[in-house]
Amino acid sequence: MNRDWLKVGIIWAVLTALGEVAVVTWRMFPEGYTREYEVVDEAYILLMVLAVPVFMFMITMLTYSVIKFGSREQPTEDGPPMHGSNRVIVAWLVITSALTVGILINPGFVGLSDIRGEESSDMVIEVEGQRWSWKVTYDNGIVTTDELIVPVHTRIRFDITATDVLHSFWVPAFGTKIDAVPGRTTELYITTERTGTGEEDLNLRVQCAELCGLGHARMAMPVSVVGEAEFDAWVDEWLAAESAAAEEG
Ligand SMILES: [Cu+2]
Repeated sequence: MNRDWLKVGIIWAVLTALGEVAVVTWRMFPEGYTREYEVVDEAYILLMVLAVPVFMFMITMLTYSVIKFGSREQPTEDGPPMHGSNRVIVAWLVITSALTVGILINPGFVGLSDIRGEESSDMVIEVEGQRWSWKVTYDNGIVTTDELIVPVHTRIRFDITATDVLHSFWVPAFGTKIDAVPGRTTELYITTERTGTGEEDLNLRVQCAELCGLGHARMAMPVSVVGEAEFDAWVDEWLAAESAAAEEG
């Protein structure tokens, strides 16, 4: 029996080491553009790191038991009775409870308040979803429906609503999403950290993430995170074009 435990222990240790290396080195998800994305990403990796030993233990025990102790023929009588071990049960409960509480606190509560707790923001952008497009209104009056442009290194609050049915405001490269609800305003905070455009990176787009009808999949618009000077130039250009149009009209 002890030799079996030794073998199981060795196989488990090897599989766990391989699994942990895979989790830490293999990037499952694309690079993000916000600090919030990193918070979510780190929480995910932590959960994976904790899950690998448990998963490998179950797989090793199952496979080893089936191969070593499995009966080839139909059994003719019951196996010997088995007794639980109180020590194992207590240890199991204590360890898993401690881990659960730990995860609940950090990254749970700490991560959540990190993402949405801060009330401050450098910029407020209103977003309105309707079947099947997005309307973006900046605090300086600019309105766009074909793109969302934001400056880098800026904490932005999105005030999100919908005019008809439930939609969901999701920019994959930002790492967070929130429902767009008719008659209600939901808030989403992001802190942009690097620049990029929707043309280079498909994940930089506002994508509706709540099935809202025929055009749902196409309810998307590109997002650009640009340098602050470039953003200011875009704002000036937009406002100049608008006042020129107003003079003409
Ligand atoms: Cu939608």
